[in-house]
Amino acid sequence: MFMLTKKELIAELRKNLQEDYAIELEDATSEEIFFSLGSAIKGISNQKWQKTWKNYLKEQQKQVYYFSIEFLPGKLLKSNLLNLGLYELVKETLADLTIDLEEIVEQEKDMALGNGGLGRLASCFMDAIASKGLPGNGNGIRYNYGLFKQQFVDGYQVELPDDWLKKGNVWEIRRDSKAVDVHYGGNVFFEKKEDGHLKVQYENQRILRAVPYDTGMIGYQNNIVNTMRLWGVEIPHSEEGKYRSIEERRVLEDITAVLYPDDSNEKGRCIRLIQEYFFVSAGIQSILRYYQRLGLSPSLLSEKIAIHINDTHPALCIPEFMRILLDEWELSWEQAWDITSKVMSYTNHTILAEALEKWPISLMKNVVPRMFQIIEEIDRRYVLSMSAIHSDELIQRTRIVQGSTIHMAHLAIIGSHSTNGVAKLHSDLLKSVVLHDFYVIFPDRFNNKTNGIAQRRWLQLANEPLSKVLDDTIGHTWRQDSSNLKLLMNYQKDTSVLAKLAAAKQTKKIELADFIEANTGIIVNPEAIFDVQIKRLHAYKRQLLNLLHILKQYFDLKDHPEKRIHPRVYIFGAKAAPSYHYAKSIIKVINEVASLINHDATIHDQIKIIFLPNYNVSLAEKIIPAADVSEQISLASKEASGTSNMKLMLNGAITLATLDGANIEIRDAVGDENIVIFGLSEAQVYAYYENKNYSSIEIYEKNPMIQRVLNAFINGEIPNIEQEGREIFDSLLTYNDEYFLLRDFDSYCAAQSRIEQEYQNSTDWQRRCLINIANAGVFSADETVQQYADDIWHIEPLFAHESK
Ligand code: 26Q
Repeated sequence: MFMLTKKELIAELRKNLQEDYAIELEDATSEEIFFSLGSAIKGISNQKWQKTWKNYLKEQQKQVYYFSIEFLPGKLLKSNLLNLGLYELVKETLADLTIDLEEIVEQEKDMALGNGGLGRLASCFMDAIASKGLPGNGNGIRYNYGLFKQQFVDGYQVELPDDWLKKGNVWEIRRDSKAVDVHYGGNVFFEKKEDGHLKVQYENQRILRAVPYDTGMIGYQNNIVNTMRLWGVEIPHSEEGKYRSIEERRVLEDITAVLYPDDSNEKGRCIRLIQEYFFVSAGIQSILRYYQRLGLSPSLLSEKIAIHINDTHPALCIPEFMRILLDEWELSWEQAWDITSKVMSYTNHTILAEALEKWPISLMKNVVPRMFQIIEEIDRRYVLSMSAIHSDELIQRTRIVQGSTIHMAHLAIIGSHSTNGVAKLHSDLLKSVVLHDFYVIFPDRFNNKTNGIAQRRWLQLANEPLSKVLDDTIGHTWRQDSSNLKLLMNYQKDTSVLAKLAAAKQTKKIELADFIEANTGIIVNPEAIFDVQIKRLHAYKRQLLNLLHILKQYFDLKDHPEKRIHPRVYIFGAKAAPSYHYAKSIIKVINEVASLINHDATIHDQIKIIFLPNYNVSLAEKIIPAADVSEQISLASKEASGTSNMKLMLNGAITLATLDGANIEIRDAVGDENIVIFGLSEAQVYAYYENKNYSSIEIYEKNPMIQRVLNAFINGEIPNIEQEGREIFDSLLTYNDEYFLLRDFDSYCAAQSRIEQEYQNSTDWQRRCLINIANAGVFSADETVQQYADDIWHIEPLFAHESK
């Protein structure tokens, strides 16, 4: 363990403040202290980083490269301190100086280079890979602007730019010496060389410079620091004169300007493809450059390098890797292809057909013509090689190029050795429905890797009161080995432990209540049930179902003024993609229902609705520890896995869920009595599709409560939603309720009543919470990445072979 004394820390802090700001510690602002502390910490981790790197090189360790167009680390100060073993020391040292670490922590901007689950998963994996001592690196894009900041104006979502780099980023290192060129457009032709080989030539290409910014990914108290490499774009000096217009130059400079929200419209698509090729090409070039330093034969590539494709966004890894092996290393197609498919592996994150990535041939040809040629050749050889084995229909349905469209998932499956889903149900549905044709052809490539979360960030750091109860009850080992959370099962009947758990929850609820009051002006009762739904706003996630039940509960109270329920605070956090009109209407309607209900004195504050703006990693860290109920209510079969479900479970919330994604595995882990399940099963949903017999109107006509609730959207009972109310009403009735909200409504309301009832018996409720915490260990990202390492990447920790 690195030893640092308080005195040395203060000296370092003073030195940095003097050098960077010409200021005394006593006069420094929290922000100045944050940056100075950050660079002191970076200095310490850099030594370990350098050592780790040297060792990997010396040992010629097999490395995995995790390619993801999104990373969502949030703030890094606390987790870096924790992982370096410096958390307590820094906290105490600052406290001696009457500085509150929490206030310093707040100065850091969230690194929000992702939309939601997929990006956060990538960051949980980075933490876990380093903490397991595994040689693994991230590869992505350094967006100048992260996901937009969300504000509400008159209940509407308004998007503001997230200028996270304005004051600089303490954690990154720019490495000019590792910059590479990325080529776009132009014409490709072949020239015969003297030896008869064809050599690829290009004319009129545009060249961009990719500059890497590296951030150390610090392992949990194990001296390992891996690398997350994010690429920024620059125009090389040699190219300055070549741009025909300012416009053209602007487009290219903007390639790494902003992260695309998750349903970008047609207009932006060209830049999205340029982005994808940009970080793929830069990453692959830098990997192969590193490999050349090892001086090994190309045939050993797959023994030294694994490349993981996080969803299809980086699927161009496959043709780009082929390009270098073919055009630059001059391998034969057969050899290059054999190596490439052994190196690559792919994770699918969605079963929504509309979300599967496709590109028009014309665009691919224009933007990256050599990629198109290679994809076409992969496709041609695929069709040829399968024609002796499979039916023509099957081959045509699975080929990469179909009509004028390139199917990126097909490329990813055909060009890799492993395709995995992110929860058992999801992986089964990939095999049986979404990718069934591929499962017939490549049964051995399909596997499941249920998602996991960084339990140290989501429990130890986000929830100190609960961590302390755990430490006092079962010791510290759960921090390293989350399966030890199971030890808590021995205390199910220990009322003093249950009381301590309840007290920890109460502390976090009071903190959140204070935060809510400070940020929205609304006072909430910390004795109320805190009922939480936090995730991107999407129709399939059914935030609207939650709202329908709230309205029912509200009307019940209005109809029966004497009725008393356990007070409930419904907490929402959700961003809608800027161009997702329907999702934005739902936000507006939730906000209007909130102001109606929150200000209605006749219901005696029994219901409050709090929609916290700008949901992000830092806000999640405040909400999750305070949750009593975790809403995971997507239509069965639609949510690939979900990960907020795991974070909430780990913090002792009771899950209220459909049998979808990882909810099923949560139920298996805790047992039916410790989770509240409702709604259609995936099989029932598919039966409706099969029989085409879902009718929302029929349900509406037979169900007076549904009528009452839906009519409120169009009869003026909810003010200020004339348009949005009509739109939602029509989506549910005229357009037959795509996600079966009305079918699940009664069952959801019954489940909510169970929650209400069960909460009354607080000892029993606490026991259920305990069982949830105790069994959350299986969802640790440490576990998940170990499975990736063993089954897919075939990598080992540093020096593993020596200890064998
Ligand atoms: C596509 C085209 C153009 C621009 C953006 C995109 C885009 C961006 C992000 C498409 C999808 C995403 C993100 C998807 C995502 O977050 N999926 C979630 O992944 C989680 C981790 O596996 C799962 O837990 C969730 O169930 C899944 O919804």
